Parts: sequence; C-alpha cells; structure tokens
Amino acid sequence: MNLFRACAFALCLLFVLPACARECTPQVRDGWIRLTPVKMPMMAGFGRIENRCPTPVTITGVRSPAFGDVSLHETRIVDGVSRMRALPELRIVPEGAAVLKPGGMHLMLMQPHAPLKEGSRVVVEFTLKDGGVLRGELEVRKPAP
Ligand SMILES: [Cu+2]
Repeated sequence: MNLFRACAFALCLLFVLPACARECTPQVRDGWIRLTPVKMPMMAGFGRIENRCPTPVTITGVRSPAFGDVSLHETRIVDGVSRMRALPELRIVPEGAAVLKPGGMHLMLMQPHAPLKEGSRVVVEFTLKDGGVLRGELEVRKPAP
C-alpha cells in the first residue's frame, strides 16, 4: 500500500464510518402545511415522523429555509381552552412515530419569506440531539372542507 492509498484509507475511516453509523435516520412522511384562506403571519405544519431505527432519536429543533422561525408546538385543552406550548424536545422510541396533526402536536411556521402556493413543497430540517439532521418535505394543502 503506497502512501496515497494509506491516506485515502485513513480518511475513509475518519469520515465514512461515522456517516455509515448514522445511516439509519428517521423519516418524515405525509408532511403538509395547512394553507390558510387569508394571509397569516403563521401557519401550521403536520406529518408523521417515523423512527425505524434501533435507537431512540430526540429532536431538539427545527428550521426551514422558507420561514424565519419554526418551532415544535403542542396544543392542549386547559380548563376548556385550547392552548399551545412549545416543545423543547421530542423523543421517538425505536419503531415509534410522532404524529403531528391538527389539534395536537404541530410545527409552528412563522415569518414566511414568500406567500405559499397550494401544491408547492417546503423543506424542513429537524436537528437531532446526536448532531444529525433529519430532512423532510411538507406539501402545501388546502384543508379538507
Ligand atoms: Cu402552535
């Protein structure tokens, strides 16, 4: 093995193996954004985050290039009143899923950079506690009547 190949091999060990170790990432399915009938400063995003990996995963943040501010929220009924609160973390067990749906957990999408059109897709990136990033897509939809 010459020097070049030895170096290439060492680089491979350094960079490829950690990437391989995190080859299993959870998946975002059926992601969508509720299109509001009038222009609103905030919108809600929903979907299913599935963890088919053998280890738990913890989401610690979320961002999107299409919005100035994105956070993970939970809607709860407190004393008969619907209230939202920010979720600092969301842990998903192996073979588990987090379901974001109207009336429950959702993505609070604030400060859209441009008006959203029905059928367009918006990228969201969840940051994970282990340093990884989980990328998903949300389709802009009109709510069912
Ligand atoms: Cu909210």
